[in-house]
Amino acid sequence: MAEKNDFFKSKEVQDFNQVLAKYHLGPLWNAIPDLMHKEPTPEAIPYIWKWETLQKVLMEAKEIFTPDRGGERRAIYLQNPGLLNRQPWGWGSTTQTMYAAVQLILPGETAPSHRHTQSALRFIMEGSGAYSIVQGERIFMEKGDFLTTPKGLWHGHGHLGDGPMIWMDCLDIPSIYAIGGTFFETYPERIEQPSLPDDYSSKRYAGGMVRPIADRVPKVAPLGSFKWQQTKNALDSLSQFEPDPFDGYAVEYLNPSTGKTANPTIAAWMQLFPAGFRSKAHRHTSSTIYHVFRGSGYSVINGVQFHWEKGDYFVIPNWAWHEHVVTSTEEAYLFSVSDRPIMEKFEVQREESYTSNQGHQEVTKEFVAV
Ligand code: GTQ
Ligand code: FE2
Repeated sequence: MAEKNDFFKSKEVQDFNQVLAKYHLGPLWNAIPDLMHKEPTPEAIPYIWKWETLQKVLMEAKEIFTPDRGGERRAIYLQNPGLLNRQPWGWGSTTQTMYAAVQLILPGETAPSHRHTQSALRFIMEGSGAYSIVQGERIFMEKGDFLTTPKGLWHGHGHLGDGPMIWMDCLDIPSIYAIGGTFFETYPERIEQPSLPDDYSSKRYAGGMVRPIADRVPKVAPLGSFKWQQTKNALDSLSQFEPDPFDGYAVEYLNPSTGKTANPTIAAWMQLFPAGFRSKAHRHTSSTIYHVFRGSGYSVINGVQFHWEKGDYFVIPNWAWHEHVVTSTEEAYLFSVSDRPIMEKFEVQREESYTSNQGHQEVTKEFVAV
């Protein structure tokens, strides 16, 4: 190896690299070790954002930014410290493929309607009375609901209730940026007016896994919101059986007309870990962003312990070993998003379980959040 490095650093090679660069050419023999490693070496790092901090900055943003003044959403995104040197303008993102944010809307405010080639989803953290209007359907949001807004659909937000309303956004912004596929349009009016009954799609699917026959034809988002009570029922009933050793009790949000993930590029799950649950460690190619909906505990990611509680967000980068432990006396519900559909489309999804030490990592240190 030393010999090889010496060769790459030799004057002869360095000079020749300069010659090539002049012609906008590059030597593969120099680049290949960085481009093709043995296994994924993600730029995103394991990280946690505490709810305490997120709540504080959202409350500060309330004073500084309004959708009326800025013409945009009051959203603050989770910037992974490992991804700060990216284009454009050193824009970070949460993982290499996904952007996640917390968004706050106040009573009486509207966030203008627009559409884009990025797919979006929302998970509702706090409040009630706000809606997202998607292709003419007002979807009222309640705590624990999951909303899907795949690419190309008009959407805006409004708030008819009292008190602040906060949710998580996740979009495939970095993926669409990377492939040069960005299109964005504003709606001709500030906000789209309803053309369908309120909560039309969730009312059509009140029974869960039975499908209105019109949806035998694949549709982009036949079900726009998945109500918390239905998701919770599914998990609570699943929990009478044996949990998956790695993922506990987990369900995935689907497009009922295709059976595929609700968003084409982002998978979304809700997981239930019973009190005292301790998963075994594994790793996979896909990266994950977790949001702690209820409960507390910790995850060990590549040997580092990350303590989490209600409202926190944390990142498990590609190919990072991870396992979860619940320390609360109540069960934990964790919402998560992952880029698994992208990995599967490119046929690079792989998974490996941790075999030594009875499937548990050695904890080397505890992560301290800023
Ligand atoms: O609410 O439509 O956090 O378009 C980022 C981009 C939210 C949204 C974000 C968006 C939205
Ligand atoms: Fe949007």
